[in-house]
Amino acid sequence: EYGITKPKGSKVSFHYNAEMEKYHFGEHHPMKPWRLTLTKSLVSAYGMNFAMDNYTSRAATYEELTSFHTDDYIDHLATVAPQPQPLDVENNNPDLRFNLGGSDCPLFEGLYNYCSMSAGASFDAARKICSNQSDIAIAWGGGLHHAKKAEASGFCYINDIVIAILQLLRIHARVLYIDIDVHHGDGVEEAFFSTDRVMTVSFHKYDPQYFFPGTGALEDNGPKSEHNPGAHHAINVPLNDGITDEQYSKLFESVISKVIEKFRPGAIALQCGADSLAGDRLGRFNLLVEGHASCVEFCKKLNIPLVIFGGGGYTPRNVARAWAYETAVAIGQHKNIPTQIPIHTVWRDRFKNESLLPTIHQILGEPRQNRNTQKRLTEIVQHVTEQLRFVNA
Ligand code: TV1
Ligand code: CA
Ligand code: ZN
Repeated sequence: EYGITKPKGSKVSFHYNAEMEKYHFGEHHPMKPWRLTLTKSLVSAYGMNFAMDNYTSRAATYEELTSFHTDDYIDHLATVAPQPQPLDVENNNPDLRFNLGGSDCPLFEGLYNYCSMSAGASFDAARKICSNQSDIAIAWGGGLHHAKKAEASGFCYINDIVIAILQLLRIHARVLYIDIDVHHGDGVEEAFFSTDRVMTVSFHKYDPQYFFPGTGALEDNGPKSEHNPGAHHAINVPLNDGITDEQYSKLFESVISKVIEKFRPGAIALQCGADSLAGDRLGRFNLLVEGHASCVEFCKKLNIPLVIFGGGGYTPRNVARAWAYETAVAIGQHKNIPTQIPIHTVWRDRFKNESLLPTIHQILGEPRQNRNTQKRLTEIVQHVTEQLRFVNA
């Protein structure tokens, strides 16, 4: 009004703590916290930090963790040890009660610290959105969407996303959760099953017998009881192997634009699991960095406050490519950064024998056969459209 205009572009904050990389799930476990170092190293080498507010995140407090999880579970998590534990009165290992200590969710040194660090970054990111200090807040160390109220699941111990969304709900009447990890975002979906203030949308590989966690069918849209306001507020987009950039980004845009129109969220929480990229050790899709990042671009263009989380991603160099490129999307610089990966990175030190000129786009690994027909994708959009007829915000 007085000639003072808002600076052009979005205000972006980056929430990171280098401590997280120190933890190891075990030698053969696919989850490598080290991919966060690789991502951060790329982001810094490209000079992106100059265009963001950078925060060293802290560990989430007990109160913050128990805003979603039970005291019982957090108390147990705080004391677990990698060594075998005394059995309980019924001669059971108490870890089993919380699904801890198996191969997916092993107990490792410093586990509680690792979990609370991940949640702390996501919590801080959400708070920056609540206080209007950021338009986009990035927490690559979060996105652990399988964790339940009182149970670990699928490499996830603490559901940092649910904790962050609970903060967003203090300010915003409605929050939209979007999940592009190759796995179904079951923990977040379940947490908000009975509220109409959060709509969850997950895109995932669906094969109930053979692909984790086996939930997330097209027809699963929240418990359909008459008194459940959360009915119809869970959207699932089940996909088959080999989906391409073109199919995925078209599907994403048509689903999300319809959701936005009906649900009118005040904030968006976007889980960017990078295991939906081609060549992922666990994933099955054929997405390239561009296709994956087109989802971030689309969300940014909506001009709705946005929290961005990490998630899965099991081919570390591909994860770092995608998350660094998506950081560039957030600051509006993805068209300007050089495609060749800068020399002074952990990357170049670590992968000296890699092809001479690694770029941010090229993806390691072989593409899979595409098993998604146009007919099925049309059916999915049709079903989503019908679900949204029940939603009124
Ligand atoms: C140790 C060592 C653990 C090697 C786990 C793949 C391993 C897997 C391992 C693995 C693996 C899963 C299941 C089977 C359920 C079990 C961060 C009946 C080569 C968000 C979690 C996937 C994905 C869990 C997490 C899945 C995320 N797949 N090698 N484990 N049981 N678990 O299928 O969504 O990305 O695979
Ligand atoms: Ca998903
Ligand atoms: Zn995943």
